[in-house]
Amino acid sequence: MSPPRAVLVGILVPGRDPQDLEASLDELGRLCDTLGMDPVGRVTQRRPGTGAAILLGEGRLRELAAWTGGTGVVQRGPPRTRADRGEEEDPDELPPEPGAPPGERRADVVVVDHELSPSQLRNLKSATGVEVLDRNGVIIEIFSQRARSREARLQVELARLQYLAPRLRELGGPSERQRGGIGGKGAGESGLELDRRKVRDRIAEVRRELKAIEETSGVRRERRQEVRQVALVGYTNAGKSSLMRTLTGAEPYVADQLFATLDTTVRRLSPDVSPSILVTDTVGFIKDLPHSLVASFRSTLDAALEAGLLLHVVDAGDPSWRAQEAVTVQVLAEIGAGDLPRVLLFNKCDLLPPGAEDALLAERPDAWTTAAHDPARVAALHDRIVQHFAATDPEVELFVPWSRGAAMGLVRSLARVEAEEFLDEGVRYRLRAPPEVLARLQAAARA
Ligand SMILES: Nc1nc2c(ncn2[C@@H]2O[C@H](COP(=O)(O)OP(=O)(O)OP(=O)(O)O)[C@@H](O)[C@H]2O)c(=O)[nH]1
Ligand SMILES: [Mg+2]
Repeated sequence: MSPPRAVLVGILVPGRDPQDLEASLDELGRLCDTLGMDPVGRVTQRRPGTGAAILLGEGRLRELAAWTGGTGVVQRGPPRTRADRGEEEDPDELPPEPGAPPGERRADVVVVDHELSPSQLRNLKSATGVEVLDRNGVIIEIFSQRARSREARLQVELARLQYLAPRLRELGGPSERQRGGIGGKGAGESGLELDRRKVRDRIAEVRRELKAIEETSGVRRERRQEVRQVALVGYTNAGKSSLMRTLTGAEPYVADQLFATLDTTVRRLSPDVSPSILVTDTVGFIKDLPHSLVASFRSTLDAALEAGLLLHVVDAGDPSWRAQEAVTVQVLAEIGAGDLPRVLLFNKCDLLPPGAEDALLAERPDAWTTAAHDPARVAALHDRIVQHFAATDPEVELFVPWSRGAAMGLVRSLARVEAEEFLDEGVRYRLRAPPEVLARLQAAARA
């Protein structure tokens, strides 16, 4: 079966850069692709806002309907206002997108690049005669398909139910489909009520299950607290999992796809250092991430919240990296990770033209640069991470008597010796080590 074909719809509101709309539609196309749809065309329009009941003016609505084979007219819609007839359309109109649809390339789905209200969804469906999805709907569908761990699956289900609840009627809830043709309108209505109650009950149940999981993982987390941890965070497709793979030797799923990773994984930095440093790979962020997902992923990202260092991975080769960086910073703040020590890490530097890396560093002098595909560069990144943690260790003095040879061995292997002084009774070290290692060394020196 050929993949469903999608026609993308974008609105250019006043003050928005047309290039920004194009980039956003490109990204939406990649999201559709991830979901197994083939984005075949685009319909864009300049509009004063995205709130009109029918979203598009009359002409553009007909253009869209030509893609889908619909009537281009909203049936049983609310009374049409002047605005909905498109009479306020900007004289400075965007030209129609090239490649208007020949019959055989018809689209089976309309995908709108922002959030639609339930009534906008209904009206567009009526005028186009096909399924209508908005950006949030697409993202939530991807998450539903991809989530693997029990926790991630429950979180996605919760987001999905919250998204669905107000749209049950428009999306044709399960009962509508099941009862199609059997019940009259009245039966459909009570079916809808039934669905609403089922959804509400299920939301409550999922919340309870999530809470139970959270409580057990809370215990797990406490045990982990003394270790040093670095979390890879950033926009989707920036290369977090690729870095995870090279930094730890783990085999996470890497793909040139949006939202390849949905679960948090933790591995030991390799080659191992003492004490070990753990590396966490996390779900990627995207602009306009549905709030229900941000909220539900907060606990998945909890592991990142304990990290001593957030490596904010950015695709240095993506012209939109600044906007993507801003999205990540904003989501980090929303999940309560805004104040953690954070370093900007430009990845994919192997793809940059000569001189571009220096320009990035001139713009962001505190940033680090790397390329996940280049082992030498990842080795350098490994060292920087180790140094970062070493520098945050307190510097202390420790005296070890000559009779405590084992303690001297431990000092050598576990701590970083800054200076040593050989005395008659033993060695006085000036060293750096994390507090828990220090406690162990002090005990060994006394024993
Ligand atoms: N050339 C080049 N490609 C890279 C580099 N790092 C990652 N990639 C590619 O970028 C794509 C995305 O990589 P991932 O590691 O899956 O990205 P991610 O940040 O984990 O993405 P999500 O899990 O979707 O958030 C893959 O096709 C990688 O092969 C790099 O340093 N150089
Ligand atoms: Mg990933």
